[in-house]
Amino acid sequence: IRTILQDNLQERRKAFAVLLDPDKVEFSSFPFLLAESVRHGVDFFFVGGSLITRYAADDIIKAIHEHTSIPAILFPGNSLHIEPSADAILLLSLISGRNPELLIGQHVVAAPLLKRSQLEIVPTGYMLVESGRATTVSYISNTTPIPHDKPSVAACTAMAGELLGLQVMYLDAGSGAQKPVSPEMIAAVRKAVDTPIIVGGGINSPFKAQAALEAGADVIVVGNGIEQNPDLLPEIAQLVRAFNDKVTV
Ligand code: 1GP
Repeated sequence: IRTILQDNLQERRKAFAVLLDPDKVEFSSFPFLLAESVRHGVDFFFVGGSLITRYAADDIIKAIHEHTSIPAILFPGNSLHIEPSADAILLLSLISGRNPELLIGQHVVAAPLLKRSQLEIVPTGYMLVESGRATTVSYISNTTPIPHDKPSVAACTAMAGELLGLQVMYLDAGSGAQKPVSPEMIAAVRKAVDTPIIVGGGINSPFKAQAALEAGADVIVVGNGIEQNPDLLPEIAQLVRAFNDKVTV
């Protein structure tokens, strides 16, 4: 996954990840969502969330593997959310916060399990950005997100993450965010680091996806928006494809 992301970055290709929150996946319509994802060329599934009440991640991963060849990447909220049957895990260090549990504590607990698993580990600098209202992740993580209008704070945080060896940066306004991460902030982080940048949270229209891609996001993540409006999946997939076609012309 890391290689795919790095190669994409070098070729200036963009990728589209669909977030599957185990609490929200509708099993009746899930086969359709998987088929649509294959048909429209979704690059990754992110599986997880900060609070999971229904332990369905393994069923979701099994279905992904059965019906698609799209990688299932864990997006865990804590060390209980590790499913060895996934393809990879974003090993998130919440570098925008000052909660030691989410910077290193959970990682210590998870390390022996991760070492034993076949999961590809993607060391990720996870940055929460203030989004207009309290999101589940800001509450559960007990951290203060980076202010929406402080791109330089995000840039310095990403720089520090890169210097510490983190290989991917994830700018997240949180699921269902009122305001997505601003293009100014994405551009500032893009200028500051050489790692791939994942951007998510509140991207619920092609217009917002386009703005994130143009500002320098390498991967855009959409969850809530597709749950609300399934047509968004083909629309954003098409946008990402058009973006990539333009680059290769
Ligand atoms: C949240 O980045 C993801 O962690 C996606 O957010 O559900 O708002 O698309 P949405």
